[in-house]
Amino acid sequence: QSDGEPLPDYVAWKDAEDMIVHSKQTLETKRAAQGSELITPSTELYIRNNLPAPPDEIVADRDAWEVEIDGVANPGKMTVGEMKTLAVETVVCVLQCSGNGRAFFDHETSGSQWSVGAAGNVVWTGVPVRAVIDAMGGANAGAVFLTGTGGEEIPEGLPPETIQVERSVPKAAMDQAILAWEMNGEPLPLAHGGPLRLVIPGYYGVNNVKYLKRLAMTAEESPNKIQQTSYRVRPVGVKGDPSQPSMYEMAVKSWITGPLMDAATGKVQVHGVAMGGVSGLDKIEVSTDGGQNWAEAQFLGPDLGPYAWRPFVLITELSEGTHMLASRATNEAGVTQPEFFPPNERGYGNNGWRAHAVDVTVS
Ligand code: MSS
Repeated sequence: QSDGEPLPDYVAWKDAEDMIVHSKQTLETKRAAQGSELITPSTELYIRNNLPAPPDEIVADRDAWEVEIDGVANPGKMTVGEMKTLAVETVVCVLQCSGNGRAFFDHETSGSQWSVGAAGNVVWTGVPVRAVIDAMGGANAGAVFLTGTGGEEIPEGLPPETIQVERSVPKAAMDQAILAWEMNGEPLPLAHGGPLRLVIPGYYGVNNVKYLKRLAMTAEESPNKIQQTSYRVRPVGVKGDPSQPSMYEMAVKSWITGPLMDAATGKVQVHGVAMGGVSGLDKIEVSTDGGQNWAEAQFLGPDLGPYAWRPFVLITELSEGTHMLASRATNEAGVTQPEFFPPNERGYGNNGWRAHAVDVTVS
């Protein structure tokens, strides 16, 4: 990880001050930048690419972008322009990498050492997946998964299954899934999947396939590595296999975004963000003594739905010394963020409140 490094060319339009550049393919939003933001500006949103992003030309004529629709009564191609005539919907949801929080595990993990910044709250506009499937005559009998394929060029000589980004999610996720052409009120930037991206609200980042070139109702999960053995939660030291849980639905989670290092004695605003996973938020609590005592904090701004995050604040008094500030969210399903999340081979899914706490020195 290198702080203050120049941004890679394809995301040179982002705000360098707010980003941590892990590599050309992985950029994280700084914790302080998340602050109490209701929506993450695209200039701050993290980037995670498994393969180099496609060339700019694919967004030259956005409406002409074609998607192959398969596993339906009348398979065929549909352009973004045609999709725009079917139906349109807006959804706000958290986009979060499966490995967000990986850096907080005690064991060694391979993969980007994300802390809290491989996540953002984004406004997506596009066509409901259901409308597209209906327009093609409906899903084939026996379809169990919704499978999306990314439009990256596969490097020559490599079998596509080993590297192509293709993910399958249970077809029930279709209820909330959309094919998005707009992000935060602007044409979807190429770096975030333009011209068209599959968005599965409530599901981890990897399922939100960028530059979508094929959408299929399938009886089986994708045979690709990214589905079969990657993004599988298993104990440390164990290899990935299809019997292990896939990184699908996100869990209830929150973290402090300020103050992060020091504060002056007296009244202070403690800020953070909280998400319910696949259900809305019920409450958010903050501790200033490492989890011995908790006080209910206040959500800030409107509730943008079950898949969105909510900023929160607690005004409290801090005495001189070092304080461990922690937050703990509870969702409407009654699930509370745990103190610890079990270590696992790839460091996925960390939502333990203790690992996400910050030590602040008050003087
Ligand atoms: N898609 C595609 N096509 N490619 C790639 O690489 N990645 C994933 C998703 N999608 C990809 C896709 C991941 S893995 C993530 S997180 C996300 O995406 C991110 O996003 P942005 O926009 O932020 O970059 Mo982990 O779970």
